[in-house]
Amino acid sequence: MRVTWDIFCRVIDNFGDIGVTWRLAQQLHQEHQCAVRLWVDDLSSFHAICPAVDVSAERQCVTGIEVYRWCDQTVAQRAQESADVVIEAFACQLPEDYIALMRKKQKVLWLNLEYLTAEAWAAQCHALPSMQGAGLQKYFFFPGFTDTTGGLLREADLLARRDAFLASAEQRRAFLAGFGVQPLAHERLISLFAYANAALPSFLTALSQDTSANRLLVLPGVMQEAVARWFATDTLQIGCEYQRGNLTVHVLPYIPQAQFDTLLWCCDVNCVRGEDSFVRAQWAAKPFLWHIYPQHDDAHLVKLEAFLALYRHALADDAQQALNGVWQAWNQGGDISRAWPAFMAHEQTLQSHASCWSAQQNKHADLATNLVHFYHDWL
Ligand code: TRH
Repeated sequence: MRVTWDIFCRVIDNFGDIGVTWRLAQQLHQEHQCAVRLWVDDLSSFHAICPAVDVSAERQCVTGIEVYRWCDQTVAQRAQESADVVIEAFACQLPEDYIALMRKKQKVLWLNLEYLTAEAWAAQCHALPSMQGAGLQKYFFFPGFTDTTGGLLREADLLARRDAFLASAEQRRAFLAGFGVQPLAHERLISLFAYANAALPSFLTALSQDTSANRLLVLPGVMQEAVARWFATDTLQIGCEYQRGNLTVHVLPYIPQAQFDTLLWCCDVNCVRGEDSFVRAQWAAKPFLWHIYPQHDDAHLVKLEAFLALYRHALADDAQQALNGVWQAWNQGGDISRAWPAFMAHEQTLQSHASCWSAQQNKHADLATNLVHFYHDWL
């Protein structure tokens, strides 16, 4: 009998919640032969990352995964019974009627999949249970960068696919040409996916005044409007090229998640954000700039520093300073025009470091495998 999994995802904003749960659902199904139902409250965000999703369907099968529109009133009736393992992603609240099904089934593993953080407390709280009443316990499952956490999402063949792709200049050329991007041999190719960021104008200025040529691929979102403002125009057209000094800009359409990695692999530097693209940039093994999801009380800056402390650890002091300088300025909306050239002065070092980091992270078990093992140990 296949183990059954119900994954619940509420799309709070942006694409990270569905981005993470969709990857997890696919991996559990494809690599661990689990029967997965994914309950999502916002199918339009899901459609953006996976065009095969029909936004009007209440229930559909997408690459072997049962996808349900999550509506509290109908979940229990549609589910009929609880799965063996229930994941509430990022503390989304399960409907009471579904919890009643879990009680009825008795042997159910209930997990809250938490947001990724490198802070030490995550490892301390990882896998801890909390009593929910009527005999049900909920376990907190923390992704992370060490063996004392739940690990990172990583498909079994991801790094081999990356390396095979990067070994073929033709594949890279063809992939980029599909978006009308034809970088010149000497140009630095940079992807840009970020939240609204006051540091952006100084970043664009630094790129345009650079002594070497830069080609910037701007992904959908507020960045496209901000880049348009820098070019003193209302909107930038997808597929068109804009130039100032040593900076050429391309505006990209929304890319299906299945191709998102490929884009990161093609670039020399990736600017990413949130959680999922942040992790994928690490698997892409290129120097990267993380725009962390901003929180009201600046809690994100603590989280940022916790990751930086881990990530920069093996770098020499000057490269550490360059990395800190650009990441702090980017995340605090500061002037990045001095920090960026300093960062790029260490480009080769940061490139080797990114490869080592990815290889080192690859030694840990991945999140889906850890979840499956956790279930078997719990049984
Ligand atoms: O969209 P995000 O800002 O999501 C965020 C974070 O997860 C954050 O932690 C959370 O609190 C907040 O949402 C609610 O960034 P993230 O996590 O990188 O997710 C983006 C997803 O979208 C990722 O799976 C990659 C995917 N994507 C595409 O598939 N194609 C694209 O063209 C782009 C730009 C993104």
